[in-house]
Amino acid sequence: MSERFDVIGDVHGSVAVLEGLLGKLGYRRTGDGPWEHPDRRAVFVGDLVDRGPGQRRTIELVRAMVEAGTAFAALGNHEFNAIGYATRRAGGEGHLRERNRKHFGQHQQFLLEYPVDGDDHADVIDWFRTLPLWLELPGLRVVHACWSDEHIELLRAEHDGPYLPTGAHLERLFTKDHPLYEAIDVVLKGPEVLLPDHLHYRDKDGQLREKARLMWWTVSHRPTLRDSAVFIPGSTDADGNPHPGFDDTPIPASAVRPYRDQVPVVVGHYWFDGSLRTLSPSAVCVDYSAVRHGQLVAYRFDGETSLSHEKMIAFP
Ligand SMILES: [Mn+2]
Repeated sequence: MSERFDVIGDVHGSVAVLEGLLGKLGYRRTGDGPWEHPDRRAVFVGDLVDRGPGQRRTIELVRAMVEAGTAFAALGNHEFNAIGYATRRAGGEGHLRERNRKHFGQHQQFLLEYPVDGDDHADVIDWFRTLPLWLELPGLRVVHACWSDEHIELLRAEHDGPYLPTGAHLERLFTKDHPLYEAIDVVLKGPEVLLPDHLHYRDKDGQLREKARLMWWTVSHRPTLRDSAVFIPGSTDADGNPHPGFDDTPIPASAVRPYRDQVPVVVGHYWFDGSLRTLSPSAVCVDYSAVRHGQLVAYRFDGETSLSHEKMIAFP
């Protein structure tokens, strides 16, 4: 019989919701011990940190489960960024992720609970470094944003496995225009496509965006922005007016890497809301914006080869 997994979406410090979801899924804890289930294991898709109020409690809960073998956890882009923020460049000039105002803003909830010069900041960053970039479980793949064979093989060949390299090798993952930079970007944030000028938009933080996310899980024969790029409802145009939405501008075929494999893949990252749904019979996203809407989602996997929205569980 195949193993059973509950793949849990981006927690982002929402520890009370995480405890509620684990309880609903039948996980229990004895005293101060780790949460566990008699015949299932939890799998975290990454992005445990930033944004929410329970950074430390979330990390302690998940880390205890991983160390006890009752859960697995993959690396999210927020943990990756935290590593870069904490790590000096080899030349000693600054850090892999620049400590500017924008990056501080995205990371401040974490830094509030783990001050950068505090004793346990280095310890938690070292733990992040042990998290794999993807998980290959029996009958199931888990990765933070996108399973792209091309980019996964690039990262795997470089480091002989799913883990982050160290030193100068790690620095290349933070170096724009390096092939490994694009590879880590696709795996942890998903592939994007450049938009024509008239379709640039401002996101929820008011930042002007020149790229849109591609729906790598299902792309049509002749993909266009309208059918294969992710439009974020409520975004505005460059001038702050309501955005008209994407049009039928064709997407270059080379930009699209559809997931055609039969092995189901679970991702997080995409900040969905609304009703629970799969992306395709072999892909599902379990990120429903826990920290914004308060709903954390898990996919209950029992070895099936075709995924179903009926196996998605939300709390509350
Ligand atoms: Mn993410």
